[in-house]
Amino acid sequence: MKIAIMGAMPEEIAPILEKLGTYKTTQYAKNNYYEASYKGVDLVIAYSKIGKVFSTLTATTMIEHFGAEKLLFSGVAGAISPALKVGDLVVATKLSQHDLDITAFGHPFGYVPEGSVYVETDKELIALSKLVAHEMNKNVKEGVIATGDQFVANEERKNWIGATFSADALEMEGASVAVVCDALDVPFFILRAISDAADMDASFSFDEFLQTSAQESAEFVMKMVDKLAR
Ligand code: 3QA
Repeated sequence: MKIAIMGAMPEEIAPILEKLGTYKTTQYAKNNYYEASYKGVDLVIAYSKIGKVFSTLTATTMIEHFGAEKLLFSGVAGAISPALKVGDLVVATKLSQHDLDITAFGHPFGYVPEGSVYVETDKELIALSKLVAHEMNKNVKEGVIATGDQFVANEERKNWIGATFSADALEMEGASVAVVCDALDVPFFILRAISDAADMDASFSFDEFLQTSAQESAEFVMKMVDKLAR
């Protein structure tokens, strides 16, 4: 089995590469892809660079070029739900693009013809994550994640996204990865650890907690890989 593990930023996959130690680096489409064999499964790992376009390219490449059969995303996110604090883990049940807007034609936010407002993640991978959460004695929240090409550092925008999409957390890549995996029929899982509250202090909080939160997420995702390897 071949599993893709992706992040958006170098910091989001660094803990995973560190754990592997050795891997093969291949350049493709102006990005680096890292391949390794881990506990009997083949892994392809990459960070896409930030945003929906780069993450679409990377997810597609991992599936179509490298042959990934499952995709796990690991990274950080801004919290919308006040219940989510820095370092908390969120598993996406479904994702939406908060900046997709053809409402001028009477359509809801996040919708375009032949698409859907939400893309749901794989039920089996969510079930597996519950097992891992239990074993690690970690409190993992399931929730809706909203994605858009904006670093949100504004209470008003954050609350609008929360209200419009019933979203618990926001980031910049999950929903585009979801669209790719759904279209190509590849089970996928999106995990994020909170780095900030998408408010006026977001950039400072992000800079302070990117590494530790990315590490939290990466550790959890590798435990998922351990389970999938069996
Ligand atoms: C932000 C990263 C992008 O890949 C999305 C982090 C955490 N908090 C967020 C927020 N709004 C939107 N997304 C997020 N990731 C990239 S900008 C900083 C880049 O550093 C999730 C995320 N509030 C550049 C150094 O100059």
